[in-house]
Amino acid sequence: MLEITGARVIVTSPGRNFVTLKIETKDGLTGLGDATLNGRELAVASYLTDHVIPCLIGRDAHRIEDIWQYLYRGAYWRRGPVTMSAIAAVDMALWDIKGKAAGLPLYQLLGGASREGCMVYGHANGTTIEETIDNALHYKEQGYRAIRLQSGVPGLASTYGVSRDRYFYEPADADLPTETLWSTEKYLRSVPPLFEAARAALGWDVHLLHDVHHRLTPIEAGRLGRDLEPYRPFWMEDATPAENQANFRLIRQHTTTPLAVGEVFNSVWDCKQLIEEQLIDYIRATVVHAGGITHLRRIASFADLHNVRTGCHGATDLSPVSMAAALHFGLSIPNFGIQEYMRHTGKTDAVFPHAYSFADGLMHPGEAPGLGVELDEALAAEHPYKRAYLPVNRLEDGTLYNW
Ligand code: KDG
Ligand code: MG
Repeated sequence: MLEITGARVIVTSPGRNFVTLKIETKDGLTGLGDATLNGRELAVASYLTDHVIPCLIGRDAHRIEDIWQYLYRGAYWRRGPVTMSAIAAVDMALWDIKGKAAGLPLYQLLGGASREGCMVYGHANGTTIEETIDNALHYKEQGYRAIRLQSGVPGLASTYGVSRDRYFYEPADADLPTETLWSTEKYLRSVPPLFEAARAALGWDVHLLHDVHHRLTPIEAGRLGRDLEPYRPFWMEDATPAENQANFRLIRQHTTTPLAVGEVFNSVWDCKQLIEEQLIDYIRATVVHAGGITHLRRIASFADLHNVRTGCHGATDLSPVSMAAALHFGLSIPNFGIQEYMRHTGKTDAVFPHAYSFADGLMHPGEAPGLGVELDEALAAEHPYKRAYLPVNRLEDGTLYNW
């Protein structure tokens, strides 16, 4: 019995908001879990503090599966981003504790390394194709084997995914949501020339990715996928909203460009049909938003049966605790595909010192017991919560459109 004696939520904003759960045990071992839900952070903080933590005290930290079931089945209200992020934080923290108790890095408890490291993709962007290619060349020089390309759309004032800062990119940047304008026609014209220029400048030995951010209908996505086929993209991401999983059948009928989706998914039920019918190639669900390592393992195992590989979300709103969990997980599973790596700022990394590292296009979680991430609470306290939102998106006639 490894008794849970305390648990606390720490909210900090070293450049952006993070919600972290810290669980303490009787023998002094502690574990960290990420509970950050971009733009809705305090809802998860309250869910944990007011509703979950009281149920944890006195339980055996070793009983990870039982605690997961208790919080999921026992809650009556299943699924949803707030619930599943809260459960994820508990789950991550308990795996962290188990690793520390065993004196082993988490990936060893998950079956050991299945590869030398996790291939990651970096974010190249720019307001013009030239700027984006320039940025992509920079990533290639740093050893990246895979690069996401997002470029400004001619005729639109701003484009989501294209940052002001070339190197660090923080989309949740306003006290109230800013509003941007979208034109599908202008966008669809802009992507094939970007990929054509990228292949000419970067060659064929680097994987190229693109994120649509849910802004196309299935038939438009089918057309974009087909237009990109000559440039052999690694994937086209979030081509259309996926509440209706059957939508992806239409995209599949029209293109062989590999499809990735799922950064907003919370449970295996969000992707059951997508996986079963092999409508996607990469599932982007994450440790933090899909119920922790315990649940993501189930999703990945199910995906493996259907030739779907993982491509976990790894934007800056996933804290270094999540990044570490993703790397331990990715290193160990058989059907790892790729991991997103958007890089945290030095300010964030100082609050969350960590054992993971990047070299030669791959990341490794390191050999520290558990997750290998600490939280400097004194430094965290110097960065109080600051409300921040992602932008919203309207069509040029003012219609509110897909995120
Ligand atoms: O919270 C939302 C961001 O993480 C998201 O917009 C980033 O789409 C994204 C990505 O692929 O990283
Ligand atoms: Mg995305």
